[in-house]
Amino acid sequence: MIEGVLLKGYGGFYYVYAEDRVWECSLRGRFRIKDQDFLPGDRVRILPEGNNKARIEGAEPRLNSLTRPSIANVDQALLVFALTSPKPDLNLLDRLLIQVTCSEIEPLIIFTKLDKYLTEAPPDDSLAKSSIPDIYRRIGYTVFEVSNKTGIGITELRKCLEEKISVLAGPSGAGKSSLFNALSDGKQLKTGEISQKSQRGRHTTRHVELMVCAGGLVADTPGFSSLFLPKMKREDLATYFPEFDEHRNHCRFSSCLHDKEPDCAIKAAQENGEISGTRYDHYRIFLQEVIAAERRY
Ligand SMILES: Nc1nc2c(ncn2[C@@H]2O[C@H](COP(=O)(O)OP(=O)(O)OP(=O)(O)O)[C@@H](O)[C@H]2O)c(=O)[nH]1
Ligand SMILES: [Mg+2]
Ligand SMILES: [Zn+2]
Repeated sequence: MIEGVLLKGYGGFYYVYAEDRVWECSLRGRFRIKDQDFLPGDRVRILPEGNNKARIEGAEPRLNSLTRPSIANVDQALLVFALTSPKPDLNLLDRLLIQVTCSEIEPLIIFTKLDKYLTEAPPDDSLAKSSIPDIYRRIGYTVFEVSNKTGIGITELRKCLEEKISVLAGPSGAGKSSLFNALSDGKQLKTGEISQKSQRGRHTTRHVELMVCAGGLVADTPGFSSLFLPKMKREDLATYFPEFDEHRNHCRFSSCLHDKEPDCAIKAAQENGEISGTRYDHYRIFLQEVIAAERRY
C-alpha cells in the first residue's frame, strides 16, 4: 500500500500522485457509492495493480476544504493580481484575504506583470508614495512581485510551493495560468493520456485538478471578479484587518465599529498614514455588507 494525493477525478477514474508518479486508480467496491465524496487534495492509500494502475483502498480525514474551487487539504492560496493591465482590484484582494484567512489557509499575495509595470511611466496618484505591494508587506502579508515573461521573482516563489498544496485565485487576466506555466518551467510531470485529456478540457470544462508543479501540487482556477464575504458578526470584521490590532483598544468606545464613532483610533491611524486609505475604505464598505447580511439571517 502506498500513500498519495488525489489530483483529479475524470472519466470514472481517479488520478493519484504517489512516489513521483501519477497512478490511474479505480475505486474499491465499498467506496464506489461515496464517489462524489472525493476531492482533489484528498490523501489516499492505493494498492498498485501494475502498469501505473492502482486501486484506492482508503482515505485520510481532511484537514480543510475549499468550495470554490473544490479542493481538500489546501495549505496556501496564491492571490494573483497584475500590477498593471488590468490595474489591481484591491477591493477583491481584500475580500479574498478575508475569505482565505477565515478558511484557515495561508495567503500569499502575488503581483504579476512587473516587467510591464516597470516600463510604464510611474503613476502620479497618491499610491505612488507607498507602492501597492508595500501596503500589504507592511501589514505583514507575504508578497511577491514577479514577471511571468522574464522570470523575475519566480525562483523565490517556487521555494514556497515545495511539498505544499496551493491554489491560484484572482481576477481574469491577472496571469494565473501564465504564473503556473512559469513556475512549472517545463518540468511539470505528465503522463501522456492525462495531459491530452486535460488539454482538451482545460478551457472548456469546470473540473478542478491539482498539478505537479515546483515540487508541490498546484491548482489553477478560472478568474472571477466578485466575491461575497463569509458570514460573520459585524464586530468580527476588524479582526480580519491585522493592521488594526495595535490601535483597536485605543478607541473611545470599546464597542467601536470604526465607522462614524467619535475618537476612533483606527480612523486617526488612517489619517496619519499608519493605516492605508484603501484598506480603511474597504473595511467600511465591507462593514455595511456584513451588517446588511446580518439582517437577512
Ligand atoms: N507582460 C506580462 N504579461 C503577462 C504576465 N503574466 C501574464 N501576462 C499576459 O496576461 C494575459 C492574461 O494571462 P493569463 O495567464 O491567461 O491570465 P489568467 O489569470 O489565467 O486569466 P483567466 O484564466 O481568464 O482567469 C496573457 O496575455 C498573458 O500573456 C507578465 O508577468 N508580464
Ligand atoms: Mg487562466
Ligand atoms: Zn474605532
